[in-house]
Amino acid sequence: MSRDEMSALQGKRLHKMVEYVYHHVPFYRNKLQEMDLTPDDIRTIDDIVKLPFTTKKDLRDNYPFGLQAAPASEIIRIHASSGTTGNPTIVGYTRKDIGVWTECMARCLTAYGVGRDDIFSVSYGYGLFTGGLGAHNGVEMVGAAVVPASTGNTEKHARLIRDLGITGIACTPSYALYLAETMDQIGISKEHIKLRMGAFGAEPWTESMRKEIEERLGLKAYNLYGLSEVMGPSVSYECAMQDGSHINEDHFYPEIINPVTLEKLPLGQSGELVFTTLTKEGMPVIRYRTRDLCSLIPGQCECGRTSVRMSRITGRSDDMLIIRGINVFPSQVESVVLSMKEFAPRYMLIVDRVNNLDTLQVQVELRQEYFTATFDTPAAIDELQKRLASKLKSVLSIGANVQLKAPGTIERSQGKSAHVIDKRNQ
Ligand code: DLL
Repeated sequence: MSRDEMSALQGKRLHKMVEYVYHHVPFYRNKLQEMDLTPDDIRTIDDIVKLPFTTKKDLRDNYPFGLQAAPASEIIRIHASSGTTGNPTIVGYTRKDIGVWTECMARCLTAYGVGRDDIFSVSYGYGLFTGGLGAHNGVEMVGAAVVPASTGNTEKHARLIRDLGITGIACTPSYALYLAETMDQIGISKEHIKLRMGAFGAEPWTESMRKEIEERLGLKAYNLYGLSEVMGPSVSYECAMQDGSHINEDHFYPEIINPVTLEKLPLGQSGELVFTTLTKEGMPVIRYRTRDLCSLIPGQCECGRTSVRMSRITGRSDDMLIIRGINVFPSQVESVVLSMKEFAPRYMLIVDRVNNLDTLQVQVELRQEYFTATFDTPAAIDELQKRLASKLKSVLSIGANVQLKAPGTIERSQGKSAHVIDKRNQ
């Protein structure tokens, strides 16, 4: 499709989308009315700048179904993304949404060269997380044989890769390296396996990680990007040129804004990525602020696709961490620490990568009163440590190594990120 045809299609779809949410979601209607806008004011894609932004907080405040546009009877699947403190974000999909998602995922896989003769392992988590089922449907659509391996049980998975002659894999880049490590340990080398391509995403990764994954697993590694609020995996994908990721922009319209002034930035400039869903029925979003920082790449790709491309994600405009593919906010840890009377509101998250697996250590300071009363009672310390670890696990969905600290021993620092030391990027 030419750029002009694409813009015309996007404009038409945007108008319909705004009309749809205006009549089906009181939240959007109220916002538009406050700005004195009606759907008739949105005629072309350039009119999008008139529309208000939507944030993660809006989704949380409307938990669970406040932003759902389709009636409950039309929803056929519900996913949830881990949020900040409190409520997760609930995303309901209609049958048509699942169809669009599946097609978008199939486009990604086709660009990676996946076809009917492939055996493809989906090693993103299956469950509320969109990675597993999202990738799964796309693999079935292109006609490859899907192996729904999910995460965990890595030795068994490594043997299946060898024994079934699995040719493609989708997982987080850190899991790919962990898999390579496990293969080394059990004596499976890349000469024993047939993996030839992988779809990696759900967390930030670098060119050097790409090289390492390709070298150790003997495959070509492609980027796969997405987020639950917009759809799941398949919002954008790399083609063989690997010069940015093509956005499925007939369904997800991208903009880059300055995260402070909120003004829309010209093509090529770095800023915060914002998406508007153009066809979604279940839970559409209008100008959703992803908090992901990147740029849109001008010019046409040599692969022949005319869709706009985005650069790698270079960071976030909030404090979200992605640990083993799971979104973690320091505020979640804070809420747990504050809910236990034994602790002072002093904590530190130390994130590292050991043997290619992300690790999280949570250090927390004991309150003086509690410390004086129990510091020499190992059983009490042990019980408290376990109780905190279990509460953290249930809130974060990942295990943390808990370290209790004496009062006054956690280093105080001024300014941002005082609660996080991320050693993965050092
Ligand atoms: O991570 C969906 C997904 C699953 C994408 C599988 C790709 C593969 P969420 O859990 O909602 O959804 O997390 C979305 O993860 O805003 C980014 O910060 C980050 N992210 C996702 N893909 C990439 C990527 C899924 N390729 C958040 N590179 C997003 C960098 C990524 N960051």
